[in-house]
Amino acid sequence: MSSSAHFNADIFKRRRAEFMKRMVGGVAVIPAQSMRLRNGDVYFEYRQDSDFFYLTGFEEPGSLAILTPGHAEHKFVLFVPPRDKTMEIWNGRRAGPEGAKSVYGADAAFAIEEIEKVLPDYVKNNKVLYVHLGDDDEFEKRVMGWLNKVRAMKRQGHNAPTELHDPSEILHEMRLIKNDDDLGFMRAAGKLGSAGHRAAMAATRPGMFEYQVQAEFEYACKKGGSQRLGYPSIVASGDNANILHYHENNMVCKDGDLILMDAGCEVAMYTSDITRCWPVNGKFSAAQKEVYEWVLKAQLASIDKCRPGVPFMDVHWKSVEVLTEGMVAMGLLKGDPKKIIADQKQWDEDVKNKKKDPKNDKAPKSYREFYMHNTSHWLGMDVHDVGVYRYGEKWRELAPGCVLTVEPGIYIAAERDDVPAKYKGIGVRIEDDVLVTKGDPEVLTKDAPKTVSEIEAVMAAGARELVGSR
Ligand SMILES: [Mn+2]
Repeated sequence: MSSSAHFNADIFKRRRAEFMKRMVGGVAVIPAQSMRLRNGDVYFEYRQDSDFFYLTGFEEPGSLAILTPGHAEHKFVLFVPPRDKTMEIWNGRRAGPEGAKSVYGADAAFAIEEIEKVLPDYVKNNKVLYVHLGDDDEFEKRVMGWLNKVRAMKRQGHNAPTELHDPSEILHEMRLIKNDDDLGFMRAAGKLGSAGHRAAMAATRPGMFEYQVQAEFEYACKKGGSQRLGYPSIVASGDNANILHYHENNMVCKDGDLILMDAGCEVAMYTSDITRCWPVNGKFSAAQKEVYEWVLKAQLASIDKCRPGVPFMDVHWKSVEVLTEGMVAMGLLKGDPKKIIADQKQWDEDVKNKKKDPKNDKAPKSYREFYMHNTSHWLGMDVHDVGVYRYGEKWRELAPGCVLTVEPGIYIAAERDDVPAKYKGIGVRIEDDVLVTKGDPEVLTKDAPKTVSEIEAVMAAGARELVGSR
């Protein structure tokens, strides 16, 4: 019944069991994603909500799940679109309440239309209601309606919940620490995304549009078995690489420029997140290679930091250290790298404590001129995945099962007048997906060519193939 080739009912059953084990009792209400209008009567491509999918594996829009560990028989209840011959002919197959039980393992299932009548019975006499609020006004109104319905049962001897908990606290902690089920999908997404990058490199020629390079990536991913991308691909040639969220992808790739491609694909709702840079003409110039090698050195050093017990932000500071050294070596910055970093940290501290005002006081010139983002984020079902980064002042320590990106870069905009001319317009970022293990870090995206010689070899082989096919 499921459209996903990766559907395995046991995985979701295990997740629900763990989630309910971590609840304090009570009842959790987890809504599915709804359809969103794109234009006219056409909807955006549908993707299920990550939390909902994580617990149910159910992909139909407008559904809702209830988890209630204290219930004698119905610990997992699904509300789903009902079977409807006409609707199914027009809009696609539905599992219906029967399928929700037989395929998806619900202990009870109802047509979504019955929710107002049925849901209050599951909520009543539970002290705690788990529900995530704050994202969707419409949904919040419905939750308040259900609560009021339960409150109205008071004189029949039923009590309404008095405590609201956010299920994210449990759910996002579970999603952050990947188990073998999750990692199987993440490794597959890493492999496919890497193959996509390799295919795009091999196909790149001067004169192609950026979106044509993008097409090579996306074709390879889908052909290999990925249903969709993890996020809109960034394909930025030349100076476009210095626009961090460049998304137009509509310029011509010029001989002598670099291409930066930040693109990843999904497997079973888990995504990869990969950035590679390569020369349009297949050969790095001396200046491009210089910048590239510094970014690569920083990235490898940061990947090596991805070990249990290391505070999340130390991965970033390792990159900053190597990149700043590189910026001084290339003449982008002047002075002692350690002092440059210390001065920047002092400035940040002073701004935070209102001792300095960024509007009036002059910030020190530092690595941040050329490296303005952080090095890592969690990765999983969401490209910027869920999970706590810090507790107050203390950064979370990495632990086995954490997956994070490592993506340092150096960006030298063409318009700058304070850098050696040969570097102008060069923007480089290198990004891999790294699993923290008890031993060495595991790079899930290691198949994407990364060294200068590997990249040049892939491009040369691609060029030969193209000539051969003519
Ligand atoms: Mn990223």
